[in-house]
Amino acid sequence: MAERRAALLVVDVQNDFVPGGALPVPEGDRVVPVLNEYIRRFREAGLPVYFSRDWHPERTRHFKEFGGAWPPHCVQGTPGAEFHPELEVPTDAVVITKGADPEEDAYSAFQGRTPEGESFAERLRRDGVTDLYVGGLATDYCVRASALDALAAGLKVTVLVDAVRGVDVQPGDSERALAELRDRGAETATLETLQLGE
Ligand code: VGL
Ligand code: ZN
Repeated sequence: MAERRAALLVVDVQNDFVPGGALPVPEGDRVVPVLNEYIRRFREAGLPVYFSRDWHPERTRHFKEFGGAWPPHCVQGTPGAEFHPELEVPTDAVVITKGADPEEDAYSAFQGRTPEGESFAERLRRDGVTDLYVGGLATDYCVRASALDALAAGLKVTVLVDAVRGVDVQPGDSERALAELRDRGAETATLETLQLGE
């Protein structure tokens, strides 16, 4: 009778991923007030909240000019890499940094590390997390990859479908990502249906 513990992962809500940024996700800014409400609920329940960030060097195989798929975005230390100014990131937040290796895309938060150098998986284990709730940007890339890795790690995964938006390079990519996640066993929830602590 293992005890369960929920946690929230807020994926890549950074300036470059909202309209006006270098790699804008359509309506990316709309997730901010919704995620702020989730953040409040998890914190009120005493549950961990993690924030991943995309954090690339100037030269990386992730960027078009060096053979990758994307325009330069979320370059370390630039305003575009900062969290959205309205995202309520607590001062003691655990930030998971990924994408710093110039050889990898690192879409998944599970490829990231805490400031202490712990992997995200290690940190979750140490915090006793069994159920991971995931929202943020982008549905079809970093949310998808993070949720798939969480499932592969044996966590119960719930995608917060009112708090995600996708890039949709191909129309329907985000819908397909959500369908794939459901097929692999992820649940979905919204602010209206979320039940913490049952
Ligand atoms: C992302 C494309 C490139 C994401 C990051 O955060 O979903 N997408 N880098
Ligand atoms: Zn990136």
